[in-house]
Amino acid sequence: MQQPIDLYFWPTPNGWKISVALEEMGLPYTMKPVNIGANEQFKPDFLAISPNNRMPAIVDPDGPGGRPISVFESGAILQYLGRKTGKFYPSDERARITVDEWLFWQMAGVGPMFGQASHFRNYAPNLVDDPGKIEYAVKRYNNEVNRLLGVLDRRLDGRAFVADEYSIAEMALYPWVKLAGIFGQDMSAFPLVNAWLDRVAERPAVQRGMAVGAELRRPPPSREETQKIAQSLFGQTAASTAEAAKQG
Ligand SMILES: N[C@@H](CCC(=O)N[C@@H](CS)C(=O)NCC(=O)O)C(=O)O
Repeated sequence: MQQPIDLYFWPTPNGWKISVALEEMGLPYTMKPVNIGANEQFKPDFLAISPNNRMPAIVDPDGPGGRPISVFESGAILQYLGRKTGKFYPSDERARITVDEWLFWQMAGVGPMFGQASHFRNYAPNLVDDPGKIEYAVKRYNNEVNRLLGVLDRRLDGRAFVADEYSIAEMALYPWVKLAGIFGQDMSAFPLVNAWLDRVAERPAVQRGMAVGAELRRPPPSREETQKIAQSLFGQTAASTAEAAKQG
């Protein structure tokens, strides 16, 4: 019988990808909070699993060969869980490539670009004194998010999901695309994306996965606290992360 998988998690879009996947696949799991606002991602035990000091990560006690395995990077985790369960990740090579295309499109395009759009909108004004530079960055990333939403809208023309069937690609995309409206995008321009968001949101496992860690989300911190968290999250360099890991 499958023993519970440890899910190293904080309630953000990258974390929700994996809580949704575990719920969809019916795998038992124990959520282990990693408070990224309190530098818990630098604890030695966590870095041993996730050397990039980012959550999510998992430890599956029933890994390949019946031995434990740890996995970091949400895309690698989704593929691992899909292969392990044979669910939401087709074994037919052509169908799998389509899922991979849209999964990597999320990992390399949607995640990083939406992340930067959110960064310059929500955090950078506290950090940088040159509004001209900020304006450029806000526009650059908002345009890119807008372009990506356009790609998704066209992809969904005549299809219910990005691949042939609901898959791990949706699990990667949904938590980010859901936030596009609050990143300042006019979502009325993307009717097929809105219908797809509704279709995914209806799934009970998605609702359960998105609710994981709700108790960890606090009221928005004060400006000073936001600035402190932003400095620790967004001022990271090789030297500062090595120092944080030492203090872990
Ligand atoms: N490419 C990584 C990105 C993960 C990521 O950016 N996680 C953020 C939260 S959404 C994090 O753990 N940040 C901690 C830090 O910046 O130190 C993945 O998809 O797993």
